Amino acid sequence: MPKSLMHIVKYIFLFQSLFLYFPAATVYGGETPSVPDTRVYFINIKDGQTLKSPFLIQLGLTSEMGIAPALADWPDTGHHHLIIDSPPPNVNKSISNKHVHLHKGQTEITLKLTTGKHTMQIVLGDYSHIPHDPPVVSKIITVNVE
Ligand SMILES: [Cu+2]
Repeated sequence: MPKSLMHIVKYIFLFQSLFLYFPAATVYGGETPSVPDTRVYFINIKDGQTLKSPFLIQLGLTSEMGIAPALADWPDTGHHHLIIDSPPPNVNKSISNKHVHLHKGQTEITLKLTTGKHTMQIVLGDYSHIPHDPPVVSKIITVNVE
């Protein structure tokens, strides 16, 4: 076997053993990396707030990352998703269309919700709607709609 090929084989073994010794961490999203310390948050709505439908929601993203429309595979970017009355999405999969995608890169949206309590969470997704690794998600807030 030529020496260069031996090297490649050695690296493949090394690479595989890394996977054996470092199994997946607890939370770990798609393949697009997020920038450390990035946060998404509700700008104008607080947990426990009472709102009159329809209402405007403004979504914030800290400056570590930027907003890009869906399908634009630009480094350190993503688009907002609003998860309403639903548990957090699977971070390894494309966020379903039953959730609200702000796929044009919007940072605010007007929502009409039925009277009563609703939970909301922001999840940043990459160009293909998959959460980043590690995922950038907000706290789940509850609002009371009149
Ligand atoms: Cu999306």
